[in-house]
Amino acid sequence: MEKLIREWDGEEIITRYDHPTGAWIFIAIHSTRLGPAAGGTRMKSYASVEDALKDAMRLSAGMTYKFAVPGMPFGGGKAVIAVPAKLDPALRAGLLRRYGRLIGQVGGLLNTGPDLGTTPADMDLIAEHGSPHVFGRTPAAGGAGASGPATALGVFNAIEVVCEELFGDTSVAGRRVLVQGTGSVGGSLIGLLTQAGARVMFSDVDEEKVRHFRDELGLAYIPPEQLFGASCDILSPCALGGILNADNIPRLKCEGIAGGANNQLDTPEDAERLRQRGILYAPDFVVNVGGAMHLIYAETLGWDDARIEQDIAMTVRRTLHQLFDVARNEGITTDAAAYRIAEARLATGPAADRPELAIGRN
Ligand code: PPY
Repeated sequence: MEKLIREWDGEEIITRYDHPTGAWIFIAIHSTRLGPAAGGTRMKSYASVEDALKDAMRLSAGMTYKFAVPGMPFGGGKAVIAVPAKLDPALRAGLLRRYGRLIGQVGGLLNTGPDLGTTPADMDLIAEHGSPHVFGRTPAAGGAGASGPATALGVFNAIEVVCEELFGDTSVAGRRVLVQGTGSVGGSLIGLLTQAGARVMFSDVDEEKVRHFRDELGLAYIPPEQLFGASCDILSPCALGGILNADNIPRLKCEGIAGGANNQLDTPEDAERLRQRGILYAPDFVVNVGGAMHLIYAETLGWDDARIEQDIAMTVRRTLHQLFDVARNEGITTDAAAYRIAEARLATGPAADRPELAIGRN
């Protein structure tokens, strides 16, 4: 763990051991170069405490680049609450409240919100002591609520841009899109794709979800073990990260990839593996920015849904076109192009075009 922290390129890690539950809390601040750090709180159990720390570090770096590509004035951070495999549900609220106190104590170092394993209702508990640094509370408590649908809207726009780049036509009508994971993002995305006339296929490990999407909605189901060999136009990973690797990339039968999951590539080299296979990869942190935009724009600027949706569509389309151009012109991977755009922004500093964005205004 010492080595991990020493060699990390981020700014700081705050660690808390929660005695009543045995949970480890890591707040990772990767960069405040462009503004106050923002990023969700992930709650899950990990194989080891070190894995939890690694996840927090990796996810917070992802947030830095997520904000940097479109030039949003925020820094990258993320928190992980690593809970024991069998956390007594009765202890959960207390844990969230103590975590909220910590968020309040570190006063604005991390502006957090929901992530995998946490919900708007959890944010309400965290906000009791963590306000105003908690996004995504329930609408009843004055928050912007779930961000899955907004993320899905960005993913949908990304899929259209990928289709345009691959097939010269932005429409998804008739395209075979395979959605991995039908949670809050994947489920909303399936709705948007179906409406637009795409031939939607899906994969999920949850029996109940399979029953719903296959048996009730009549969508084509691909069992998880066949996911990577399934023939489709676009693969859309909307479940856990790290799913594209040296083992499965050679087997992929898709032409493009655009999904909502964070950290889809197992290692940075996987971007080159995809490029060599001629598969167009839309970098995850560019594609899935819609969730963060929803939370921040609704809660700091008070924008209504229609305006936010318009801005998400525009931002995702603009940044993807820009980075596909860079990748094509420079002969580099789309991932490298995204990092190049982000690094350029990090080098010049925050954009002056959105000075009205400030956390804690309302
Ligand atoms: C993500 O997009 O992965 C997030 O973590 C979203 C987010 C953005 C800003 C505050 C809290 C969560």
